[in-house]
Amino acid sequence: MSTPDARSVEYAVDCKNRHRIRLHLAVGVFALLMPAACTVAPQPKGQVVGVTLKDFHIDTGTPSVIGGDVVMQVHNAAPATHEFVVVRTNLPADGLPIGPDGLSVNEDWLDRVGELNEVAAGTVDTLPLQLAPGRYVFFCNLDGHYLGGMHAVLEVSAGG
Ligand SMILES: [Cu+2]
Repeated sequence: MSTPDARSVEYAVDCKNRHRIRLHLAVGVFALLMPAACTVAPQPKGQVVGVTLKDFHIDTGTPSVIGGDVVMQVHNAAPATHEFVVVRTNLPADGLPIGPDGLSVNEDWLDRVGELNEVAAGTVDTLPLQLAPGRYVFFCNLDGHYLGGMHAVLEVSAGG
């Protein structure tokens, strides 16, 4: 009277039914909310020059300032990260030397005064500078951005 229990239960776990959930939605919502982050941080002393970075353009709030302490207030209104480089030069804004990569300005050949490496989309960053009288060019030096039109001029005059 043996009733050997030969039942064997096998749970075949099928691992082929993995679902990958991709949250494309989150990225879109994030981009929409970013402009709300454009707030003004406490300022260092100096004349404030507002600059707006766009794809692919740089707007300056003023074409000229008097030499001395200047605070560059850089608002990246574009949907992408940009850079903000300041050089002192008499070259045309669209005539800066291009490096061997053919995509960016060769900053080593220029008198670089200051720079913000990365200005995230939708944020404001500040760059305090002491500007002697002269002519200055701003540009974004991420690959192709300068050639795409991201440059502007600021004239700095002697004080009265
Ligand atoms: Cu850029």
